[in-house]
Amino acid sequence: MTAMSDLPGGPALPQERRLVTAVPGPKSQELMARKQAVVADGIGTVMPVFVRRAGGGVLEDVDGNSFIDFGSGIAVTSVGNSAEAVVRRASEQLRDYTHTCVMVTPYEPYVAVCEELAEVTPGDHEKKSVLLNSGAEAVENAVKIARAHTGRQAVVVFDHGYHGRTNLTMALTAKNMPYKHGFGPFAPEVYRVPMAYPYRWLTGPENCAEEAAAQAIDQITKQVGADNVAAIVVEPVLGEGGFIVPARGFLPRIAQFAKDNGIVFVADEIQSGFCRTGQWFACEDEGIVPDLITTAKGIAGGLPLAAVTGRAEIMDAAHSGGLGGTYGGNPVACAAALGSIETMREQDLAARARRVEEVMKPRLEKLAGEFDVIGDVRGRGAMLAIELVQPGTKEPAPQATTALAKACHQRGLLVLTTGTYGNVMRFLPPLVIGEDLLNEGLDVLEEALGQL
Ligand code: PLZ
Repeated sequence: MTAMSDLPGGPALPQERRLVTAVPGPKSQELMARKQAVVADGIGTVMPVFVRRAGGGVLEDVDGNSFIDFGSGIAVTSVGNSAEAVVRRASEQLRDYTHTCVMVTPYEPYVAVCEELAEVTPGDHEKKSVLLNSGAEAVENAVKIARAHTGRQAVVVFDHGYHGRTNLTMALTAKNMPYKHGFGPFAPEVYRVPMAYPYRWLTGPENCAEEAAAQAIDQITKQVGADNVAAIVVEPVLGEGGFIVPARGFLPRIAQFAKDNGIVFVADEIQSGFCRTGQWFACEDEGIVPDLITTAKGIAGGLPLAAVTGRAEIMDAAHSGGLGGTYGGNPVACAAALGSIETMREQDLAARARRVEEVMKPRLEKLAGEFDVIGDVRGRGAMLAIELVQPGTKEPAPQATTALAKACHQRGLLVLTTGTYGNVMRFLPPLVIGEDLLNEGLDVLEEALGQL
């Protein structure tokens, strides 16, 4: 892997870890006091430093500290922050026009993004797309479209699933705290079934795919009735649930069940998509062609854009005027997406994600051998994680996870935690990160584990 400075259009930002103050430094602390006075407490903070610049594999704060970025703004800046093609195309667009509303007078960048989506998503059937502002909005629209197409109402989701914070997507999301607590009542006709979580499957990982699929299908047929189900919505690699890679064979069985019963199979690739797992989309790994796919995050290099893409005959089920929104598919966000997709293609970022796995996974596995607080190492491509447990058991260790994250932050490594039990540390570096920074980040993790 080339260092960031070798990349065409790489940012001028020094690609280094550098600590010049304590973390957080005085300027960040000052800003934090301002934030606390005027920003609602509901908006939490993972690492209490304020950013000044970011690019490649680093984030620089207002005090001059430079952090290795293992978070990418939650899997968004896969092409790096302010990537050259994203900035160039979005800037040109800003000069031409900022907004017309696609429902008032359409514009070419919207169509071009939908053409790209038809090209890069799995399957060679005829596809159409609708563009939205956020991942949650994409999932909501996928459900609307599936209901319009099937004339059915029920939606099936999985244990540990995450699909957003709006009312319908809160209902689709599994975890209560912090996403749902006190925010009900939730949308009806949502049914949750087991997920094939290999590390925590009671009879062991070998039986996990088959048993979980059998239980899920049994619950759908006996408790909901397959004929009532409009959509099955699943993340091919689960994000907020803990970077769970469903046991091999589980997803194909669920997809086949959906097909056999006229149910729209929706792959939520908002976190796992756009090269993150080493392929354009994670569901390609088991050859799954979803009926609909929801995307966001990595699609536009940091500008807010999301999409539902799928079989033309399903997408067209919603009547004219039935889908939309003022800003969905904003031209600047579309231009950024075209720049982001161009970068992924030109720099073969899927291959870069595979290389991230090659570098990181063996080292994480070695750490798991040395530190018995690490119960599991998993993930694909540049979507990797460790699950922390009480040594010698599978009892989740959320406090140790929080402490480890904090120790990394204080040493200049930005990491995020995740998981139903809050005990998973996830690694989501920008796909353009230099290999030296990847290794240095792992050195920091190792040191922090030693201090734990
Ligand atoms: N579906 C699979 O990962 C967003 C959430 C962070 P929005 N995940 C990050 C947080 O705490 O809010 C996500 C996802 C999957 C849907 C979404 C929702 O996407 O763009 O945040 O609405």
